[in-house]
Amino acid sequence: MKKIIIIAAMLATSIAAQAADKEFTSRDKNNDGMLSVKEWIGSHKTSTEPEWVARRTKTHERLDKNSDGQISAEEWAARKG
Ligand SMILES: [Ca+2]
Ligand SMILES: [Ca+2]
Repeated sequence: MKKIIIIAAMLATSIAAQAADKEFTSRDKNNDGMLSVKEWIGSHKTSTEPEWVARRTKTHERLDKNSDGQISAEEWAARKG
């Protein structure tokens, strides 16, 4: 019985991981389950370049289907579809 519970827990975890994958969670710096424009642009060397910022802002707008300024896990998962 214990084994079944462990397997069920593992399955639930993998489903959650599918909704918000590694890239998503690593970008979500404040762990609120959403990617803001700032989180999407990131904080690396090129992140202050206007060209990068403009490009990333555009992608963010495209992925942000409901235009609330945040990319949700659902919007992230739907990005390929
Ligand atoms: Ca966030
Ligand atoms: Ca959104």
